[in-house]
Amino acid sequence: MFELPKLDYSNSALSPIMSEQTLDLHHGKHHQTYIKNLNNLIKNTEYEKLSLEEIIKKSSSENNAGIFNNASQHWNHNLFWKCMKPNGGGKIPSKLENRIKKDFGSFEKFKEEFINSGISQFGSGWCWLSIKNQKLVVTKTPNAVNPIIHDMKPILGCDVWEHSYYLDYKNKRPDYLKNFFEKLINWEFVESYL
Ligand code: MN3
Repeated sequence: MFELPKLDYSNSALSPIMSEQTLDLHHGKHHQTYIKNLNNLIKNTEYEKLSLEEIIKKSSSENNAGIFNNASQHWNHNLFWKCMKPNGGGKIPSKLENRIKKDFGSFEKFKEEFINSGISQFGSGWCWLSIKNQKLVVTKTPNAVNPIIHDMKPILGCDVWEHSYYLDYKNKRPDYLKNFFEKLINWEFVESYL
């Protein structure tokens, strides 16, 4: 049985960048619902004994949309919560900064690419920084899709479903992405994957 992970910060700790009300609903209701659905769907099936990543890959290859969407959203949100911290953003650690400069040309170029990928994801989805073939890449995915099914290892993910920003930013997804990037990202956590 999968369980809702506790956050490393209180639900009010990211306010006003991400409000307590948003976290109450997003973590306490949306994420919890994916887990409840996943547990119900895999019960008494061959999926029951697999790890979360194995469930994502198997359900993707079998086109089992119900299990895939809920399993992948569970994984995606687990990463998303870890990618944020109170008073985040700011100066990035040098090892990560050097890798970003190497693979994107400059930190500013990477920032622009990451934010633009989130803005240009039509409808619900995610934007990501992942490792693919030893290289850092920025991608976006629709709905629940996780880059691990495309042989990438995500190390930073931003939820661009409306439930992630609508209470705080209304229709202004670009403002949400900019604030997420500049004030919430836990760069030490992201760097820990290198
Ligand atoms: Mn979400």
